[in-house]
Amino acid sequence: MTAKKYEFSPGEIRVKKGTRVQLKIRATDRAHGIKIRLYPDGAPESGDPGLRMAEAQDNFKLDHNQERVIEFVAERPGAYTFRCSVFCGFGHRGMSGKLIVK
Ligand SMILES: [Cu+2]
Repeated sequence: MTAKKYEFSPGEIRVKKGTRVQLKIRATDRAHGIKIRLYPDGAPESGDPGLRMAEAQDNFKLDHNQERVIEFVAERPGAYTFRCSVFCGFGHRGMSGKLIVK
């Protein structure tokens, strides 16, 4: 996946429930970040998260042109929103995408 002003590409990723996912992401124009909500849209942030991260964090800085690998197990079906977590300009607030677990 790539991150640039003001989009993640692809903006939607689909994976199967139970899959161990390695999300490889690179910021191509400047630094960005990715913060993944670990609970599906509409679900409260309590109990076991729907995404089990390999590292105990949900927010990753993406340095310019440096690939990061984010690993997790997609435990629960649903739509998970991720968004840019490093201010990158006027479109920053709208820079987001979805991970769909089925
Ligand atoms: Cu941003």
